[in-house]
Amino acid sequence: MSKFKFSVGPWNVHEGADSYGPATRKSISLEEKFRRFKEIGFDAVQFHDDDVVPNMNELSNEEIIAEAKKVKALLDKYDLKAEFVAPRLWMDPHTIDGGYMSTSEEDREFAMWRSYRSIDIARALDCDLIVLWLAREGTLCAESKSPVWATQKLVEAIDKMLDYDKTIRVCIEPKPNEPIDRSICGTMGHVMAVSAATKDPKRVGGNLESAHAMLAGLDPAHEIGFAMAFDKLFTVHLNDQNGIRYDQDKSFGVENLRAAFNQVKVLLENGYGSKGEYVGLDVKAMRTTSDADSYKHLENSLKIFKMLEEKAEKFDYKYRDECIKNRDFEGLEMYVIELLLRG
Ligand code: XUL
Ligand code: MN
Repeated sequence: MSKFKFSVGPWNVHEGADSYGPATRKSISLEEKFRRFKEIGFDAVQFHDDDVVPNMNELSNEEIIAEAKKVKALLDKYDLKAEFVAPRLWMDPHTIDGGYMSTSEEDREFAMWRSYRSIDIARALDCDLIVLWLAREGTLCAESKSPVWATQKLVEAIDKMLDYDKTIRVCIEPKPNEPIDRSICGTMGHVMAVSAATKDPKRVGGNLESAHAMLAGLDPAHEIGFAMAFDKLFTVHLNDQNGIRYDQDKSFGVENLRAAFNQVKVLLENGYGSKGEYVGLDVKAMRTTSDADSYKHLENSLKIFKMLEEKAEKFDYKYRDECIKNRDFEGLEMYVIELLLRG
């Protein structure tokens, strides 16, 4: 029995289109996704603002809240919670050059409008967490934007969200690049610095995605630990990644088993989940996956996480201490490999 509660986003069950080719699977309705999420063992759903209210740009503030309440009723029907809402600031013509740090004032205002509406939607879904994946907040052309100005704009935007709702929490999901060339807030270290510069640092934390950490050349377990040391790991996006290339969002643990084990171990050792945090997945099915297997990557990721949790529960801390005393790190390393391979 796992100690954790799990969450997932509707975008994790998708049609298989990528930058180079069209869809390979049929679309599935939000309600059907909820039904299967519950069946598979998820406790909560993560949303982009327009996953909840698809045509939100054409609606009034009141209409947006009314639409969001319908989705809340659907969540209730399947006994699921909403974990967070993330403004999707990368698809709209207003966000071609980013949102909060766009070079256009009108576009920056649009980004704030979407952020305030995301907070309204979160409230309608009975959740208090906003995730900012800062997709286009950086530069394609290095000289086009001052990194000083851009960083200050991000802090200002978060302060405005904290003012708009006095109890909402804001959580940055750092990523070093893609779709932009250079990100402004690329690692958990950046997130902690931005958090400290806001007007209420306790309400500003991070969402560590395994693949994003690897793209920055960092160890996801250490990024998780760094945020936890400041009590600022508000959620995680577990997945996997084959080296430093495009963002792959592979099933958790399928490429880097020991790194995955250490992510589970650091979460377990430090009581992640004791304040209601979810273990979130952000995994994509392969393009070759059939309609019938649309959820297999989610089932596999959960299964791998739970198997690694069992391994982490068995971890022999006495033996570790002995190895540390004798400086026998060869022995400790072999112990970990045997634990993973033999049980
Ligand atoms: C992009 C990414 C997003 C965010 C949610 O790399 O990870 O799916 O997690 O917007
Ligand atoms: Mn993610």
